[in-house]
Amino acid sequence: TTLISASLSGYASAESMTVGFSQVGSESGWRAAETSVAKSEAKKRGITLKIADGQQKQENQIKAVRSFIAQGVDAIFIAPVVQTGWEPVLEEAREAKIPVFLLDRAIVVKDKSLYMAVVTADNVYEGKLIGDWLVKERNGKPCNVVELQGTVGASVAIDRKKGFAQAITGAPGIKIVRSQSGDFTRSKGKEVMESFIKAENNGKNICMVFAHNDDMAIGAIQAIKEAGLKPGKDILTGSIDGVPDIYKAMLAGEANANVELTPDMAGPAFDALEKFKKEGTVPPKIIKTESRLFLPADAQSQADKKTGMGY
Ligand code: GYE
Repeated sequence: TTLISASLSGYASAESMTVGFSQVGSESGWRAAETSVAKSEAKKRGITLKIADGQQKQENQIKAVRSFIAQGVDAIFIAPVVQTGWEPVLEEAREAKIPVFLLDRAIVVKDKSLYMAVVTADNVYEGKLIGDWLVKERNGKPCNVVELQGTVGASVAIDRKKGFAQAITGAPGIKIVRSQSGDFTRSKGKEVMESFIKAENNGKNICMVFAHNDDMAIGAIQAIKEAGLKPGKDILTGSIDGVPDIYKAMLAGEANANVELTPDMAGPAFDALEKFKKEGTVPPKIIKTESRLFLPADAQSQADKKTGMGY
């Protein structure tokens, strides 16, 4: 009966929808959680979700989107690895009248009607939260910061860098002495941190590491330990995501400040998509998720909260 009434009313029923999701890859713990939450949020709603792993390459993602268009899916979700270069494939989706939602990262396009909405946190604010924390923590004392950037060209890396830089401009003694991409992975984060340590008097010139995500911070913590220094004390840490391992590090006194970001980016996109399909409601262009700073005192309850969140 559901099928009959759905076809009579002239709308595709939400239950029968197929959504193609072009995922970035599996570079971080947060990313894995986002994928797993997307699956369960789809299942809850009876939506068929097809996921394509882009392995951190835009060309793979573009191919996946083209294949979703060819399959005639009802909507396409993209977590765009980088922020530029999306126009051609988005025009093809528009041509095929397939709505596109962006998850967790933004893109730069002149024509914003190329996508329906982007579900994302305010990433400038996230970087700023860590920077503000550091300024307060140092209380006028100087601090040489090394920065582990996310993937080159990713909106989140650009924005987190910007927010942190804004926060420390008012504190003349606090400066970024080295900054390089660790591609949002644990192994790269460790490798780049090792090179920072070597270049900065065996780490003695480094006061803090700001990592654009937790996985790179965890890699950095490992590098700090291997250099015979104490992470969280000799070298402070600040990072973004809120994966269980960072709370473990906090509980061990090895991590200092963290901004939590929900891995549920698909849920709000499914909600907006269903409303659009059923009622024709056009969602706001930016569907914003919350970001909050957590310190070691919150680590246990935060770690407990994460159980069942896809990690
Ligand atoms: O912070 C990081 C992941 O785009 C918000 O990408 C996402 C970021 C997240 O690799 O861990």
